[in-house]
Amino acid sequence: MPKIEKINGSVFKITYGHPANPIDVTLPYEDAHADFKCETRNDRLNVIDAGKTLITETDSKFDDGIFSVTFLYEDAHFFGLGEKMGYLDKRGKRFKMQNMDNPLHTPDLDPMYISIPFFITVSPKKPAIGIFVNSTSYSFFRLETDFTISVKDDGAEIYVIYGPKIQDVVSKFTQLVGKMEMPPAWSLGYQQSRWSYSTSSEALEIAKKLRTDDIPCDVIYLDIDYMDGYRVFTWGNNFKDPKRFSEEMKKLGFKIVTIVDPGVKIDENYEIYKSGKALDAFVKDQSGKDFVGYVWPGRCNFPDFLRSDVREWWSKSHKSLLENGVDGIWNDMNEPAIVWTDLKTAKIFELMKKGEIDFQILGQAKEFFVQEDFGDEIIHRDDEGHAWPHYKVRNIYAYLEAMATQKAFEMYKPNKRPFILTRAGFAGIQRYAAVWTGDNSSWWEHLEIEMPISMGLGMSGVAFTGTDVGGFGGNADGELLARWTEMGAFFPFFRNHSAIGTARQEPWSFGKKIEDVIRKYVKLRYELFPYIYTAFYFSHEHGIPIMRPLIFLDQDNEDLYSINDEFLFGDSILVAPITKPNSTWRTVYIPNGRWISMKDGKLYEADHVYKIDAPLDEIPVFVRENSMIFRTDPMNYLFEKGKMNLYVDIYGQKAAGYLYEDDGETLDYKSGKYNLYEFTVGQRDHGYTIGVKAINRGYAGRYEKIWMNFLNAPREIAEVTINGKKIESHFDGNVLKVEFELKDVI
Ligand code: MIG
Repeated sequence: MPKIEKINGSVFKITYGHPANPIDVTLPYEDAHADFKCETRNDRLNVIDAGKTLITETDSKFDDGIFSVTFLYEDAHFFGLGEKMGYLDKRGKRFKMQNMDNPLHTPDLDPMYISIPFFITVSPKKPAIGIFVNSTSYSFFRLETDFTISVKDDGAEIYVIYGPKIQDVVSKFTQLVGKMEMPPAWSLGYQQSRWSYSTSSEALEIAKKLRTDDIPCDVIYLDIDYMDGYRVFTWGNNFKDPKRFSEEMKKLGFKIVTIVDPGVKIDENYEIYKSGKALDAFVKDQSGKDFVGYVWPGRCNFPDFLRSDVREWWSKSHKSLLENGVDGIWNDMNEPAIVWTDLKTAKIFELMKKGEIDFQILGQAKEFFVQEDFGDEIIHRDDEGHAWPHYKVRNIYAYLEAMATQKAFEMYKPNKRPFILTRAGFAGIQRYAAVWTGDNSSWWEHLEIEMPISMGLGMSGVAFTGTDVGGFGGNADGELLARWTEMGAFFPFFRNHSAIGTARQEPWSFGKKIEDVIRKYVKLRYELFPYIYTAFYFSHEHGIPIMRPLIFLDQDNEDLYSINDEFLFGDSILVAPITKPNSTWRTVYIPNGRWISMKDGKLYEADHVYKIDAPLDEIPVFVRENSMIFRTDPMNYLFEKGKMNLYVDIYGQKAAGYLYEDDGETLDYKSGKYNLYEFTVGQRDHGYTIGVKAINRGYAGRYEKIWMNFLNAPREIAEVTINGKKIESHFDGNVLKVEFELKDVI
């Protein structure tokens, strides 16, 4: 019989057996909802709301080291599960949670890099319920008409989270596992990467070319080749003077993000290895020796991030990067990804000797290239000296690494916001890092599937996500890159990245016509900064994703459950990317509310499907009627200008909207040094009434002059007032304009 604990009004913790986690990722919080209950009846768990049973346990068992429990929630659809291939609705599928690097993202690939054992059951006219399996061990999900959760452990700890709306579940789940901090403003800008910009002059050339070609950009990434023989925390010969290099980059307005892999090269002449060894910092094999695996540097040892002294050593090791002008850290290979071991190598040599495999066709011997998880082979220790098998630590390995990386920022960049980008992670990874979806390919199929992958992450609490724009593996072509950039401009994280040996993918790689399209959308991204930054703020506050599926608009409308190729970006923007080559139109489902085309102001009615034209330089984008879009002037990077103009576009005859701003780089916002404004627009006596109110005013502010544009104002507008006082207005074509200074109205 499970043990039931009421965490708060909306959250119950159900414990079966005796599960054990090396760390607990949950946080306490209060919430009231009187009608929600978890109870046992005939020894079985029941989830009850307002007297009605929603979820019933039908079976539980312990078999061969795996605990399993099955529940029934009639007619449920399943959303979430973190980073998974496939569509949003996971009904009918099976998944495994075991962080894995597999660079070929086939439609059936599972598992992927990140494990978030959390999903939301959704069914029309029923409350959405969140299920979080708080196990760092491997877990398994079978989602059909009923659903089975299995955990490789002596039991399971399951949190049941009441909605009733999907967004409530996501918000409450992020209360439990943590929310995103405000990222540095520059990390919302466009970012340019490639495996690799491998000399300082090449990186500088790219930066300069972006400026001369008038492509706004904030960040250049340095992939593995900046290091000395892939030795983590070193600079190689091609980056002899990193300080000078970073200063030159700064002059051009660029930030630098460097890759950091967890594998430490075994090399007696290498400081990081020596200090790690002295601390006995590395995970062990079964015989108690330092476990050896092959990654980029060759034979490596792997830090045991479970130990706090090891994490501290790792944090300190960032000095060589963060004190040399590096602004952000990119954590790769942190599943951890290990292909080769001494054992495997020996086996291959043996087979080769026997003539059973030929080196020439080694590539065909697929089993030798399969990632291994080393679940039972690697041993970790916690601070108390208890041993933990790798399978209980693997899914939090990257999470623990990200914790250490965040501390590094505290050490070397006090009061600055960290920027960490990670490939692997666990529930709550958003507390420490942004996420990119790893090694996709330059395929149209991947452009399309990145939408549900990112939305699935968002529904699992990870808001700051994005993809390698243009695709990582394989060769992009101009059309694909243009379309992917159009879409990527509306993902929370916006970075162009590609693999070594593939076609170049910088914005100019496919000629002027393509570059013009890319420039247009990179510029639009920057123009929308005030709107996007505000969406980040609400995500930081409430855990609601920035990029959301349409089901967020009406979870009772089952038609929306299967829309995977349109998404909401913040509260007011609907995006419908072109996902096929040689196509200049698509059908768009318009969800509830009326929506207005950003391109030409045309109005579209709810619950209709439209054929929308989209030549190569256009992506269909719609704004929700009765909302506001906040924009600013063009820029090369954030914050090139100290003061910024603000444009407020009013879609409809009444509207309300929020605008958030802070310094964009320090932690001062946590002590109230930010501004949050509420703007409202209403109508009275053939006129408009504008309201501007400061909900919080703790920061000097960048926005001074404000232009409000009423995009579709009737000609007979008589009078406009702002906070009760009459204000000048004039027509510019169809648009009624009002100008004022923030300081004059509040
Ligand atoms: O084995 O650092 O996903 O973004 O460029 C490949 C080289 C290792 C995988 C990452 C990719 C990165 C690449 N890395």
